[in-house]
Amino acid sequence: MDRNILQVYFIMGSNNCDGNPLTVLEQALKGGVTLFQFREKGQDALTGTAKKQLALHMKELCQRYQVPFIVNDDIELALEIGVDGVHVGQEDMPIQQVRKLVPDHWLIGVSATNRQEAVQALKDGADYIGVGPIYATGTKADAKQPIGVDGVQQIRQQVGDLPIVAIGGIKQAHVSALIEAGADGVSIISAISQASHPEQAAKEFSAPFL
Ligand code: 3NM
Repeated sequence: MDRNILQVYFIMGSNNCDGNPLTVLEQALKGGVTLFQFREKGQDALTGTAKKQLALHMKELCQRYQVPFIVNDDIELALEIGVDGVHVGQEDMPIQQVRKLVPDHWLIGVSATNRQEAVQALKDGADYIGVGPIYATGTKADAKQPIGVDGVQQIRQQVGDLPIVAIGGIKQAHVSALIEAGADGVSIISAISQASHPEQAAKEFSAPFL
């Protein structure tokens, strides 16, 4: 895969923002996010037709801005609407099983919180790993203990050149240190979705990569 698409990896579901999620997503796309993941989880998360409709609208927006569209966990939805990839957590469907179900060219990302999980994901053929949480986050109720910048560095040493994106509590000021520690990019929810100006917030995340 082209690891540059991980640089500013925006993630969002309908409960991560106050206004219209499509407006927030479009602003983030204008601000230059490089990859988008639809993650419809947690309190008041949409299900069924409402979830599918939102996913379809988000996919269309991403296509308009030529940004790949990834679906979190819901392989069935991903297959139904056709996407660019899926992201699975440690408790979701195992990678080998996902691989059998989805088209060859789809990206498969996996979450890893420590070296063991990262090495396993590498062996299992993940295209990239999402490593975290780096810092404390209020966005994911069941987030693990933060692993910090050092955690990224330790995982980088174990996985060769496997693409890594850092996640969890990341703000604009953290980006340079995370790149230096070996991350190819950063994954962000609230620092963009809850920003008063999501476009500006996304631009600021892009700056260290320019
Ligand atoms: N996964 P924010 S932390 C979705 O550690 C997610 O795997 C995490 O949101 C992990 O940018 C997290 O608002 C939440 O902190 C990220």
